[in-house]
Amino acid sequence: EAVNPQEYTAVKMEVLEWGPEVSSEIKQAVGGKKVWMVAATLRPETMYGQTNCFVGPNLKYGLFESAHNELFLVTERAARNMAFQGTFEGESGRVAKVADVVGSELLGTKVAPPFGVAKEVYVLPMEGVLATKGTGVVTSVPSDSPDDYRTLMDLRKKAEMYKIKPEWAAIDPIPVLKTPKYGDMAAEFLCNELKIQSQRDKDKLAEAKDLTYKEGFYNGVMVIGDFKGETVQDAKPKVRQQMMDAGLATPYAE
Ligand code: A2H
Repeated sequence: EAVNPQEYTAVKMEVLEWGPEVSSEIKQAVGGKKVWMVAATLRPETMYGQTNCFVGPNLKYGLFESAHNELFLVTERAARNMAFQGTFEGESGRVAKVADVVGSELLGTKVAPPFGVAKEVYVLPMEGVLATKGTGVVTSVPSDSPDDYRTLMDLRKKAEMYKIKPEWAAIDPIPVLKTPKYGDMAAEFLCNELKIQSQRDKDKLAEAKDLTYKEGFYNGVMVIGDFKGETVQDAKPKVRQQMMDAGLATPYAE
């Protein structure tokens, strides 16, 4: 894996309002600075369909200086990588953390997903978020990601157990692309077809992920956005570039 670096798009979701568990220490450390929750994705063309932002409830995150008056909320590991990739202002490799934050504290935080049809979405917990991949922040696109779809349905069924308010999980999947095999809700289609019962159903989710990815990439056509009617293959780099030009995404490799 170290031999072939993965090229992600790091999408920047502005924090609009902190959730109920965010401490006054954190708010104080932030002051008036703009905070971005930054999610690594391989599917920038699907960002119109963001309905939530997932964090690992037990993962450790930090608030890191990215530019003069802005902070990135990511894992420390991701901040270190970014510091060497020219993502932050100032000296290469320099990481300045202003506060620590645990995923569970972020639940219910309201963020603005870049290019999203939904303009405000909430932070929710996802069990399988890896500390060793991406930024530890995962943007949720339940129309096209089986993991995201199944997690959203789990959360809706057991809101209390997951310590979330039902209204944080209220936005339904939004169609982004269509394919001959799976229509415009590939994740839901495959979760039903493969009878995937929970976000812990790892093997079946891996199969669903593989099927949605291939069908979307080779046969998908956009149904929304500036590249509506174009193939997913054509739209992918264009949406990515638009987001970067708008200052709402940055390249991230690992
Ligand atoms: B993808 P790969 Cl629509 N832990 O973005 C678990 N999963 C993570 C993660 C982490 N720390 N960081 C990123 N990811 C997810 C969109 C998407 C994604 C769609 C469809 C499929 C898909 C919306 N979620 O991923 O192991 C992110 O979810 C299918 C693989 O590096 C990221 O892209 O290949 C993807 O996993 C990166 O996984």
